[in-house]
Amino acid sequence: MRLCLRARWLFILFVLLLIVIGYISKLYVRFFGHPVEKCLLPPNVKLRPGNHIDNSLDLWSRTDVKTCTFWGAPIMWEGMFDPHLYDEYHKNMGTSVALTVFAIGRYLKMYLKDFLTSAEQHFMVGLPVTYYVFTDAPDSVPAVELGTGRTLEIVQVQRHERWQDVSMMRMRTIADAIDSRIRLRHQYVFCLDVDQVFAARFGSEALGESVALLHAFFYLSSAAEFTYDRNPNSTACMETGDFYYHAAVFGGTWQSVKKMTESCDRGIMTDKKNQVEALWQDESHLNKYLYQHKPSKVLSPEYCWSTEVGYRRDVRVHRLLWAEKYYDILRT
Ligand code: 4GW
Ligand code: MN
Repeated sequence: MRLCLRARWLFILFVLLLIVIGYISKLYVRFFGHPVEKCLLPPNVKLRPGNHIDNSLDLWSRTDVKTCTFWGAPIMWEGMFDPHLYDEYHKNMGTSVALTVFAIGRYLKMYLKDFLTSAEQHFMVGLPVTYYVFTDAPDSVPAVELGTGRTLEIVQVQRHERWQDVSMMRMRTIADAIDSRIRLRHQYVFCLDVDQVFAARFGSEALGESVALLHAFFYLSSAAEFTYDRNPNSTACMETGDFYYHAAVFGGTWQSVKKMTESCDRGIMTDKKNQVEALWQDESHLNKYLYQHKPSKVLSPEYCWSTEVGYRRDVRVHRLLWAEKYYDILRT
């Protein structure tokens, strides 16, 4: 009887101890950041300052997925962040966001309207946003009703013959637009493909110094399976890397997006001179850049999901979805 009583007390004490340890570790993360950041941070990577909004992230709220890279960048998953906290923070900071999107040739009629209409419902709602629509047919840009503080600018661009060039020339064009207009009005820039539709919150939690997206097809794959460019004659060639990033979404402060796009453009131009083209064009160059210049924030595939992959328990929210491809019509 006595032994049984003692065992019960011991058990209660043990549970209490677990609760206290859990609480202390939560407090530790809140004030000092995730311990992973401390021990594995390469010396050239800066720690986030103590009052940074990303210190509010609860990296341990998701145990089923990877929530932090080895260099200390958070990987954003539903449940890790408080959306209201982020929105309030960015409203107080006077944050303004530029969204660049290209709609050239048949892509304009096929995708732009749904892209913009859904962005009004889900992209950075509550913050000032300007859509920069790059197109060869300014008169065909559909009229979309925009919320307060939200505007749209059309930038006319030339239409390239080859679709690979349509895709690759985006890097130079974005860098130029940052120089000529974006940097004067916005702190952050997001660069997106047009063939996608927003389906749930894509909010201010996604903002960061430099932001990259995990490709939905490869987020569980190992480095050997990533489709990096492997041709040593291309400047995009890489033998290994951290992740396979999807070029359909990238962003950051205008300063870092300018560096990113300029560097990719330089690689693309050098390749052209040498008459080579990277396996996945601009995406291969982006992956090379992001391997050499680690992003400060990584977006989980929630931020660009493909229903072709199916439905997965870890991807609880589909914030942006790939639209139907219609390759037979579009790629002719
Ligand atoms: C093949 O015929 C083409 S056309 C491949 C891309 C094309 C294309 C792409 C285009 O004719 N017009 C256009 O505006 N784009 C832009 O480049 C558009 O913003 C599109 O989302 C982006 C990347 O092309 P994509 O979405 O077809 O590439 P993936 O297959 O990687 O999503
Ligand atoms: Mn696309």
